Amino acid sequence: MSERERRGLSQCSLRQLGWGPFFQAQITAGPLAELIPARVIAVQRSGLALVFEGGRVDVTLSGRWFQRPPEQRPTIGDWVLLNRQRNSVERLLERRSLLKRVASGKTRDVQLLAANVDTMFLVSSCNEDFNPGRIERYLTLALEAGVEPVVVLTKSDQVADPDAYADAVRALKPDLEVEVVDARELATLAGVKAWCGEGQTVALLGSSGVGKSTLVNTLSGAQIQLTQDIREDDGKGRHTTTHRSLHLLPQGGLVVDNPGMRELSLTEADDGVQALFADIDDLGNRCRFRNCQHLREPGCAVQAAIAGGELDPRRLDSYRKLQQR
Ligand SMILES: Nc1nc2c(ncn2[C@@H]2O[C@H](COP(=O)(O)OP(=O)(O)OP(=O)(O)O)[C@@H](O)[C@H]2O)c(=O)[nH]1
Ligand SMILES: [Mg+2]
Ligand SMILES: [Zn+2]
Repeated sequence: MSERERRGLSQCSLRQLGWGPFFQAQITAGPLAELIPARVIAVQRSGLALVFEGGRVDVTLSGRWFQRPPEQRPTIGDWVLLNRQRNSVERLLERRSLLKRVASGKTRDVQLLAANVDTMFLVSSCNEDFNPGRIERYLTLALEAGVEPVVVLTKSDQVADPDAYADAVRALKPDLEVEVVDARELATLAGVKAWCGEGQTVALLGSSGVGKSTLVNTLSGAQIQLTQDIREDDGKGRHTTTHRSLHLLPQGGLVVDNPGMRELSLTEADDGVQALFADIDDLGNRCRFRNCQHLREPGCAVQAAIAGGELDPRRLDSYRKLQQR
């Protein structure tokens, strides 16, 4: 993080840092009143970088935090109560939202991606990376977390018909917000900026090389994040960003840049699946048989909707895949 950014963040009011009534209500009178609210802007091995009204500090987490399950330890975007005298984190405030996933690898641990996020930018480029199935999994993750998803399609300058990609995304879910951009060009980011108002927190998620850090830089008007070209042979990114960080934009929003994800597995995402496929569930209620598999059963309302062109058969496929996880 640059000196300029550091200074910017430590001059913010609580409101500008994303504070609000939901958190205020958790601070009761009594001993807690001496502690000050601070927001986590970076997580290091055993410590945190925090900002609070009028300052910035790095603190070490005491051992007791590591006896807790990962979900109960502070992650990026969290609000904590800081004891300024001892520079210790005394409490983790309840989260308004939490983006998480099952980590890749054998252990399948839950990995926290960002807390207290208003909007998730699901960044995908209009090239080899574009994959509606993957976008659908990210949408489920956002719905499960209670975070509004916005699909940001980058590298629109590299394809002849970027709107075709936007249409393919809207086919997944008709009311989905989609922004088509050249992440290097501020002029194309007016729609994106609308989600980054004062006190709003946006998390950028997506594969490596799609332009997440480029977006942060263009929105910031400065090269605060390192970016790197993608590999020529397979179009894949180089995993340039290696740790999460929270940045303050000149217009007031806060963005969390994340490392590119290799794969996306979901955690306890069934609620998200339900919400994403509510229309299919509704149709299913109208099938003749209670336990209709929507294959070739007589009186199947789902197949009828497909035959009538009201339901994209691809959505039924995705629904099945997600149910069989
Ligand atoms: N033409 C074009 N190039 C872009 C666009 N967005 C990003 N790039 C380029 O794509 C490459 C990768 O961009 P990054 O911002 O590093 O990608 P990232 O998503 O942060 O990747 P990781 O940090 O590895 O997850 C860089 O060379 C960018 O200049 C775009 O909209 N158009
Ligand atoms: Mg990056
Ligand atoms: Zn059916």
